[in-house]
Amino acid sequence: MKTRTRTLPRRAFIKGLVSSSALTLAGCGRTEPPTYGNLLRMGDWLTYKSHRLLLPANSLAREYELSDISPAPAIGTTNPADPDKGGIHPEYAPEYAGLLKDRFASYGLRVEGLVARPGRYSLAALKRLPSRTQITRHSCEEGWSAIAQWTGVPLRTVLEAAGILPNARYVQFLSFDGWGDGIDMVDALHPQTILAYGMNGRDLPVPHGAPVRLRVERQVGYKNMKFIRSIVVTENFDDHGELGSIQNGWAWYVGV
Ligand SMILES: Nc1nc2c(c(=O)[nH]1)N[C@H]1C(S)=C(S)[C@@H](COP(=O)(O)O)O[C@H]1N2
Ligand SMILES: [Mo]
Repeated sequence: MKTRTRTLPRRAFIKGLVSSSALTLAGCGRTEPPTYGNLLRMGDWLTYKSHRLLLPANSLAREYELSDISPAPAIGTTNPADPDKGGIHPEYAPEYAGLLKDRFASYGLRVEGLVARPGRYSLAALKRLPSRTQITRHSCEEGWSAIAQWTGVPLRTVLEAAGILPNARYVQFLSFDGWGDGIDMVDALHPQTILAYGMNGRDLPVPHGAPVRLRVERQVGYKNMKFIRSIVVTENFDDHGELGSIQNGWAWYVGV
């Protein structure tokens, strides 16, 4: 999470003015707008709301052929145990170093919050659940894109195994490099939203987020959280404060 494109405040403000009238016209839905209580971010709300209003919840991102797979750079943190490669968290960095040593045998994905059966899923347990493989394009906000094949378990399958409680509205992800982010239930339950443990037919390589990363195919690159340590289902929107991308000037919702 180093060089980040910032939203121009002035543009956001103008968009904000436009969207506040759109808000009055459209009326408020059940989902809170991700404005983070900040008028400057109303432009984000407009993008989010129009996608949610105009696009069918389960419309699929384009999928490609094996022959379309391209080289993919590893961006941002590439090893949460290594301070030179983004590993800065005082507690998680040594924890991740331990996982590297036993090749993720002791990994347990924590699933917590508004679920009937909170718990930890080993990599083997995740691999026993039904999997999905998809070849998709990753579009980074920094202007590059790459096509790769991803294999993993649909997030929906894991959430349903844990038992989604009726008031659940958001799913938060916390990573070994100390980053936090979230998505709404529409994206969380989308068929192409997977917890990927495989890339291009092999185990997910460390620089690309081993052992488990998110693929949320209808959003921009940085929403695809690598090195997931835990998942927390919540009722309320959480901007993750300094751990979140909003602090870097990034929008919470960026559909592609
Ligand atoms: N935990 C974590 N997830 C992350 C990042 C990061 O630095 N840390 N970088 C994000 C960004 S900006 C992009 S473009 C993609 C890059 O994924 P890749 O390294 O597999 O290409 O991961 C995203 N997920
Ligand atoms: Mo990115």
